[in-house]
Amino acid sequence: MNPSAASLRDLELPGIASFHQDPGGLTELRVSTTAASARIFLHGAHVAEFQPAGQRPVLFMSAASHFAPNKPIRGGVPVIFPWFGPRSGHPESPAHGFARTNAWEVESLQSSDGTNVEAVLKLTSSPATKALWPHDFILRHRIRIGASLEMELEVENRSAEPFSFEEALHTYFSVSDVRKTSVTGLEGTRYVDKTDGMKIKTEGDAPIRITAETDRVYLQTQTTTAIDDPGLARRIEIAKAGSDATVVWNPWVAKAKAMADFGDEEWPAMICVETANAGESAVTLAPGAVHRMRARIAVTPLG
Ligand code: TA6
Repeated sequence: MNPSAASLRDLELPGIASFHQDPGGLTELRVSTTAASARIFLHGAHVAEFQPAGQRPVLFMSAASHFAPNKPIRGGVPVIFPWFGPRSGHPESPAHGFARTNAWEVESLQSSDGTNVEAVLKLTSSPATKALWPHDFILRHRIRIGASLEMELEVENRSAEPFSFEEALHTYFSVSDVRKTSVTGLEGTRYVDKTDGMKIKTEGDAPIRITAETDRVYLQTQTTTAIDDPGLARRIEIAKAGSDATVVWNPWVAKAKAMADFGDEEWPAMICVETANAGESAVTLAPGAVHRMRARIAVTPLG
């Protein structure tokens, strides 16, 4: 279960960061400074909202999302670990792993200047996780809220043997109309097209435009990507480190209808551009070793 808001009062930063108990039983951290506001659920170490001062919300959240201890949240930044998508050979395992539906604890909450806030949330392997995935680990999600949103997912192997994992910061971005946006930074990059029999294709030299269901895992790419949104006159830039894959996803009409926790008419309002290590870029970690994957999300005016 989530640590209760009441049990975390001593960690709060008066006037800047406080814990709240949601009706559904989840505990959330609310941050509000002159730079930005944000909401972070301990459930899944899930950044649900991020809004820099003077900007519209940067992250999409479905109006139909669950907010319950045993369900993923549909929007914001789901933390994906230790497998991406369906788990090959284990149809009974939860899609996208178990990190996003576990209760994380708060390791620290601090601000050095009253404007930038860092929360470190931690998930330690347990009998429940080891029943699904037989390895000892510690995950830390370092979340820095300021004019930009910085997230760092750290994996530490606490086992006596190496293990391999996939991971993603599965970020849902809010856009005015996905049909009028474009994504740059992946020109000429190979990708797995999950809407076309997992065929390997190569992106053209023009920005990506979304004209149908889109579900692509771009391979061996460390580039910074950007979402250009003329409707909101803004560019959302996603810089990354420690990540060799970028996923671009929009469910479009049919898949939107098929998701119970996603509104049938919500697909034009979002696009996922995900910072990941998946498929051929899965990470193998030696005993005692640590891997860090980082994403930095910043908004600038377009044009
Ligand atoms: O990242 C894209 C994707 O893998 C899609 O295939 C779609 O399944 C999406 O994730 C959402 O997955 P979820 O398990 O959250 O419904």
